[in-house]
Amino acid sequence: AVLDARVQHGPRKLALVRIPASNLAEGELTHLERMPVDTDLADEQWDNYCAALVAEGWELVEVDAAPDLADSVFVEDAVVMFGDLALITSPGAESRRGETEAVERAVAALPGVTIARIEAPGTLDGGDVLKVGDTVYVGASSRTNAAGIHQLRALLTPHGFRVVAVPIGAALHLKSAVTALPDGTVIGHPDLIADPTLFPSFLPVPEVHGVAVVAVADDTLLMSAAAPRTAELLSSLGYRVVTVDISEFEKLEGCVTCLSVRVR
Ligand code: CIR
Repeated sequence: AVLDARVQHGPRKLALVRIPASNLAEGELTHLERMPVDTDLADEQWDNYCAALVAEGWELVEVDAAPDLADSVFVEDAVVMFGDLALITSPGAESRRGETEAVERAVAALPGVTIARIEAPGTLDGGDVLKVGDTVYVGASSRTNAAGIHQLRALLTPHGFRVVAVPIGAALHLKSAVTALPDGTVIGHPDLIADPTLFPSFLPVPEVHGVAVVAVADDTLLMSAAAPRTAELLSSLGYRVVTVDISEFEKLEGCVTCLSVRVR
């Protein structure tokens, strides 16, 4: 009962989500071969993903649906939160440029939020931004260009952040290669990240689908059901691990991190 009370009366945890588009199956692919996507199953997996966040005490804010924007469900790519600062991105894929407008509207409606934007010719996808304490790692990927990184650095340095750019080759985004545990340890798969020595504390995980974790609480990680050995490893480190099956989104190079934006 004490714990329940804490969940209900603690600080509000808000996360943005966006319902899958009708043409989800036509989403961009960079590294994977196109596989048939079961859109009914995708809808069900998205519902379960949302339910898992709610079960961990998150209140969901739905961005207006974009039925024609195939990759719009991957809402993390359109905005990055730095405290109360919402950075609206400039998606690197032409087909994704239309996603930011409704995302900006949704975050602008949240109390206390200030908006900043990455401007063309700069490009930056939210999936390339990993925050670890005061350090912001940014992937130099096929989606995020030098001008985008330059703007990010100019914006964040005055706020006391250290911006560290990481060359990305084998993965779509920085966060398809590495994410961070609540204690700041960066986890990643050796096949996907050329130089893990960039990170002060790096733990290799045994599965490619295991690199993406969302810290839904200080002691709880949300991750893909497709990485059971990684789940076991992280459980052995004292974390509570919640898994969700997101196979249909993984076929489109998405992962647990990109299906929501944890606002605060
Ligand atoms: C894309 O290629 O843009 C989408 N099919 C997948 C985006 C996944 N986003 C992410 O990992 N942050």
